[in-house]
Amino acid sequence: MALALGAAASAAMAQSPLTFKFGYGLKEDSNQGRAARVFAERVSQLSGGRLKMEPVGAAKLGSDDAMQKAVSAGTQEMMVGSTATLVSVVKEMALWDAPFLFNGVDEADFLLDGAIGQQIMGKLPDKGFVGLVYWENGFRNLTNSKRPINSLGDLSGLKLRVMQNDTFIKAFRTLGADARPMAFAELDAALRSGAMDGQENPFNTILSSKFYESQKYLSITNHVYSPWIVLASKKWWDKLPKADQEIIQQAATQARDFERRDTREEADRALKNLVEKGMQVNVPTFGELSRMRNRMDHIYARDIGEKVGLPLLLQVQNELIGYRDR
Ligand code: TK8
Repeated sequence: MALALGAAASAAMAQSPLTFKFGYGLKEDSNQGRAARVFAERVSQLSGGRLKMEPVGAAKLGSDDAMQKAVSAGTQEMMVGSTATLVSVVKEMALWDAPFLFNGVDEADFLLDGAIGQQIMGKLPDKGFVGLVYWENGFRNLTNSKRPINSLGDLSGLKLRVMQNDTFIKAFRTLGADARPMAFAELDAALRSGAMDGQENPFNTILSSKFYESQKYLSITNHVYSPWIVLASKKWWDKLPKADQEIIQQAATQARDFERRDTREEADRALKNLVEKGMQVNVPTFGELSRMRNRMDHIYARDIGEKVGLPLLLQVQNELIGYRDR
């Protein structure tokens, strides 16, 4: 009897309207903003208008780290943000900080959507989160207002904003930069005032955040692939009827597929747009990139190995080798 009542009650709940927020950090006019709108549309369609997801962009709900705290505490329902800022809470997320891990976006999809991506997401519930899907932020490149970065020495002393993430701080300090952690929400002002000389982000973000207005030089390094991760508050999620969880999960997956397509199309065009906006673009030589890569090798083994565990790191290498050989 109790069981039957429970089922009836949850069926009734699944019928009632529900409004919730989905926070993100970039401008509304960005790949993140476009995908957030698609996500909200899909949630509405799949629920016949009963579930209303309200996307709130431009860090109006706070920077990634502030939103993370609110989501895990249960005062904010959902967000999308960088995995890099999550590492302080879920150390296994450090896997995605490994410099030069992927040779292309297909390899990223393969690992993120496969067993390893799921395994790492599986660490989230203990910390108050439910991970739904990974979106693409993309391969990161360097911009700055001082000089083209052609060789290792060019990074020396550069006040470089990095994400609030140990590996990024260590990696860029190892390369000689004066790397300083800062929330993305504060970055534009810091670049404009000269408090920071440079930053690193994918072409899409350099364009949508108008960093070309303060940054003359763009150096193509593709030094790391950054995922974004769509998170729900576990406290909130656990109270949702199963049917509603399924709708949101399905909409998140559809929005992910849209987001990756859209981001890749934009990235293909963005470099040309950035040149038109007046950025001076250079590519360090293969030799110089290799030197940077070699300098970062010990970070890979020590820092990331320590956080994610060597067995997982080896498994990742194995899966990538298998994928490349297929
Ligand atoms: C946006 C950030 C951004 C990230 C960063 O909130 O902080 O540089 O690349 O996309 O998550």
